[in-house]
Amino acid sequence: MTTDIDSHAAALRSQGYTVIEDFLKPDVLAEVRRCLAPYLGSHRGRNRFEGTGTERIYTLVARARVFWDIVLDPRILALCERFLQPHYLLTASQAISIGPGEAAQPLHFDDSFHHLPRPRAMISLSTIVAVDAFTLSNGATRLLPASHLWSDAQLTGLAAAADLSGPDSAAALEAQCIQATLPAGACLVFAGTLVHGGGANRSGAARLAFSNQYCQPWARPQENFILGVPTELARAMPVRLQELLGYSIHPPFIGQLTAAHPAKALAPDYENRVVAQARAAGVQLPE
Ligand SMILES: O=C(O)CCC(=O)C(=O)O
Repeated sequence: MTTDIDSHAAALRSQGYTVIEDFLKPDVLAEVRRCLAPYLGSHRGRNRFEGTGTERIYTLVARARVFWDIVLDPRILALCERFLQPHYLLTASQAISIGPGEAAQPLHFDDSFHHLPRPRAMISLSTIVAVDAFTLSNGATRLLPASHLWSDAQLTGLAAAADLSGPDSAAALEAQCIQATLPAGACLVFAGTLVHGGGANRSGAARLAFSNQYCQPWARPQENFILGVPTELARAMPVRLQELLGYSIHPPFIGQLTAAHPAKALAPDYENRVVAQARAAGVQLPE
């Protein structure tokens, strides 16, 4: 079955979110589980936002090849192309396992890190893939439909909620949220401007998911993939994935590497250009 990108794009425009139900085939889902299993049990969140009862595994794209294909999924890239400028980047790639007893995550929107006034177009596009089915009791993501269109003034309740040390006083916003119950393997796609948060897990088992997020080519990505993904691994990746990680230029100059294309750094014989130029000029670099 082909995915109707137009319908998904229309839902993103009007509601701020859409669901691709048949996103991962069972064998891919099983591979995701297999690859995440060894990491689970050791990466608890550090605050209310990450969730102290939630495990997060960052830089997924460097952890298993299965995530390469998922980041490059043509349906997701087609949606990115509708909402982001050419040369858009991957900004986050992480697994989220909400443990039993975890409280609801404070409501937020993912591109709030870029402090630009709202209403505005999204700066990032988020995906959350349900590895376990999302239910009302195990922490299905809460969403505030159409909140991607809201202004800063309409989101004043969020400011208090975003103060992670303070009480969550976003009760009025909370009351308007729905929960995205999803079958395992489904993908929730939403605007970086959409208000949402992980749900409370009142079940007896963890809720495993992962989130890949993409951002405008001029925005600083959340994760520094150039440093986080070992160079030898980046070298083995498809060129399109390398580009998404930042081995690319947003013309004319954003992302340049000492006036060269950053992908040059992936050549096995690459030498840092400052070092090479200093040597050629007979200059000692600062120590
Ligand atoms: O796990 C979820 O359902 C949502 C997580 C989320 O929104 C986040 O960590 O930014």
